[in-house]
Formats: sequence, C-alpha cells, structure tokens
Amino acid sequence: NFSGGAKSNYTFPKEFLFGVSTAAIQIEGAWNEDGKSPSIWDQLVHSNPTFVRDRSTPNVAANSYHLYKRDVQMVRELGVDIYRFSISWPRILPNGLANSVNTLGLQYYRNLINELERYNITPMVTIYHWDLPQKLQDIGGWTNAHIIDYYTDYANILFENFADKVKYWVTFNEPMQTCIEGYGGTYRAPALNRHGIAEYLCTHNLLKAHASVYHLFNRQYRPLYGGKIGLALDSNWAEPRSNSSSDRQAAQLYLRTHMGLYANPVYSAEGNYPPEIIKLVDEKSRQQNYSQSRLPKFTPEEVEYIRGTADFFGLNHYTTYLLSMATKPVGQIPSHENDVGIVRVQDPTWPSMSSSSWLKVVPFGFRKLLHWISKSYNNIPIIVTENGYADYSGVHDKARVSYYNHYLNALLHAIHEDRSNVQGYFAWSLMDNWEWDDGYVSRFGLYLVDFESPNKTRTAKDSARLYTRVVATRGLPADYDAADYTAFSG
Ligand code: PNW
Repeated sequence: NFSGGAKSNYTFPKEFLFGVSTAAIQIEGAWNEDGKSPSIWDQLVHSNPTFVRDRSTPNVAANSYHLYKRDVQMVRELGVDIYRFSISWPRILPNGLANSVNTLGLQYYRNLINELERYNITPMVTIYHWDLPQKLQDIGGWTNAHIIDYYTDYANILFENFADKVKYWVTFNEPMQTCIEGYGGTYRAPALNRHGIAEYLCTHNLLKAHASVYHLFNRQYRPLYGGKIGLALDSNWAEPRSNSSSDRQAAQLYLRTHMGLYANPVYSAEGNYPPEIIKLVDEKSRQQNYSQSRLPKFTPEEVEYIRGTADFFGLNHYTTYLLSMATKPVGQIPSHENDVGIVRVQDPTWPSMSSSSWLKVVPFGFRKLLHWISKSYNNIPIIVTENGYADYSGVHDKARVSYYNHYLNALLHAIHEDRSNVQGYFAWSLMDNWEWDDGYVSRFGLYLVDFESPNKTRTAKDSARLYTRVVATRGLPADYDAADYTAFSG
C-alpha cells in the first residue's frame, strides 16, 4: 500500500511531543558578529561560491540572531510543545577550544531559551549540526582523534550553562552526512573527498565523541537536572527493487551499512559496527593492499563504552529508495559506496515535484522504517527529529500540506498498528532557511521567509495552519483525503 495505511481516525497519544526543527547556520546569519569565527560551511561557500545552487551564502539567512523573538512567536502560533534548534560551536568557542569562551554567543542562546521558557515551550538542543569551527578543520577536524576531547569540552560548556533548563539534547545531527558526504565525498563541508579513508576515521572519532558526551551528561548533569540525550540519524527507507532474494538482501544491506553504521554501535544489543560492513571493508582493504582495514576497529572496551549511550533514537526521514546488488564495481575506489556494492534508484512513478530532486513522496517508507528501527533496536523510544517537504516557495503550499497529511497518517499507523514506540515528531522546518547546496532555492518552511526584505518577513503558509490543527486536535483533519496525491503528479 503506497500510502502507509488507509486514512485513519487514530489520534496521537496525549503525551506525544509535537515540535519544529531548525539549525543554527541555516537561520541565524550574523556569521561574523559578536565574536563568532567562521565555520567549515562559511569557509566552503566563501571560497567556492558555485558550490551553492543560487551562489548564496548563509551570512544573513533569516537573521534569527536578531529576530529570535519573532521565531518564538511563530513556535507559539503553531502551538507545539517543543522547539529543536542547534548551537553554533564557532559562536561559543571561536578558537574551537575551550580556553576562550565567547560570552556574547552564550548570551544569545540564553536569551532564546529564556524566551521559550516564558511561553512554556520545551527546548531541544542539537549540539552539533554540521558547523565545525574552521580552526578545528585546519587541524584535521573529525579525522583528528583529539576532537573527542575538544567536542567534550564544548558540550560541557553547554551543559554547565543550559542543562538546568534544556531537558532534551541531541549530540549529533546526521553523522552520515558529516562523515560520508563531507569527508568521504564533496556534497557537504568540508568537501574533503578523501573517500574510502576519511569517512571511516570521521565515523570512528564521532562515535567516540558521542559516547564521551553521553557519559559526561550521565555522570555530571543528569543527577542534578534530569533530562534526555540521544543522536539524530538520517535514513531513507530501502525497499527491494524486486522481490528477488538478492534485491531483498541489498535493501537490508543498505540499512545496515548506512544508518546502521552509526546505529549499531549505539543502539544494538551487541554494539560495534554491523559485522557486514566490518567484513566488506576488511576484505576490500586486504585486496587493495592496505596494511590494515580502512575501517578502524573498536576495542572490546570501546564497544562497551559506546553501546547503550542514548535515551532515544532521533530519526530524520524524508524519502525512500529502491535497492539492488551491484553487478559491477560502483563508486570511487576506494569508497564506502564501493565497499558496500549496492545500487539505489527511485521509482519514476513516485510523486516528485519537489525542488529537492531526491525528495520523492513515499509515505509507506516512513512506516516501514519506523518498524525496522523498532525491531532492530529493541523497541527503543523513537523521536522523529526531522520530516518535511521542499518546494520553490509560496504560501499556498498544497504539496507540503499533502506530504504532512500522508506522512503523519503513516506515523499514526506505525504507532497504533505496528506498535512502534514513537514519542515525538518534529516538522522540518519552522521556516524557510539556507538549504545548504540548494541555497535559498529549496524551501522547507512552515513559514515563508521573504529573504529580499530587510526584516526577513515571516508569513504562515497553509501547511502551518494544517500543522497547528494537527497539534491542537492530536489527529488529522476530517477533510484529509487520499485523493490529494494528485497534488504531486506533474
Ligand atoms: C537534513 N537524505 O539533511 C538536515 O538535517 C537539514 O539540515 C536539512 O536542511 C534537511 O534535512 C533538508 O535537506 C538531509 O539522505 C540529509 O535524503 C540526508 C537526506 C536528506 C536530508
């Protein structure tokens, strides 16, 4: 069933958390104000403007550094329980290191948190959403094992200042994007392109850094203030391209070697990387004459240190792919893609009018993915930390309304029929923002931002009204109709 379930009268549980998400560099602007130093994204787009579809920069973006009160007002208008935002490391620690703390940077986030508190909105803080201080990149960034300590020092400063008020923490947003696309490839900053090597070094250090910060929180801050901490992992659903056993195997291999590369060490009962990826990279590395595997090994102590270091599974989900086994070598040699050896495509019949070419509308994939995570990781509490749709702008955003209707319907089926333990859902995003390589072309917001206007005027879209209704009624609107799939067909 394409839709992930027939239209339902199910409702969301009373304690279910509804929220909206943003990320610092995508909305704040003020890229060099009040002591902030450049991040790897500032550096990438300033030195290489053609990286971005419209050659734009995040220098001003939605100017949330100055307009945070308006942002909180929108969160209130939506009536949501919780607001997920990220903190900019180079705004807090311009050197990247904890020797010199920028009090103006801390003040900005304190103001934001106080404003949320005033209106009873719970903050969720993402500690790292891709904007590494360039000064740390200069010394190797996530490939330098010292970053485990640097990141722990940075997180400690955030806990010291904010753990009394912030009860939800996300250590990393989408490590797969950081490591595989940023260090192995060129799609994300720092666009290092050291494929086959750097993505695994990054992954290894990042997982240890995550565990280090979890243990710090658990030991020093949870006893004082309570609170929850987890990771946010991105995953597409992987559907077998055909019903052949080889295609079914490819789909499982995709999940195990992509999201699973990060999920297995933290969320599985046994810990460590999935055995499939260890075997694949070990064998390939041997054939390719490396003296040791390109995928570093965790010691048994490290496996234990990382295992179980999350209170919830943060999931960022947008779309679905069809998988099959590769019949000839794929990707660069060496690379994670080449190591895994599978091919992914999308079905041309899936609705695909989005400004983001990869974003096909496949609600059933959301439901199946939630089920897969629940089964694989012992029914861990899941919080959907991102889900949303991109278009080319406009307040009458019929396609986004339809997307949310159908994905939320799939979520209701996941909760009530599959018994997936989903405790919260965040729409990506509160407002239009600087969408990385898509610049200001792709719009994900519930609120439209007029980037041409000096005040970066924000206006509610139709989807904001839909979401307000869903949050208020804890269910889908009665006039919701499966027929609005036609909103997508070109
Ligand atoms: C997320 N995929 O990235 C990011 O967390 C946001 O900052 C971003 O604006 C948003 O989604 C929309 O792009 C993605 O593999 C990472 O399909 C991976 C995928 C999609 C989005």
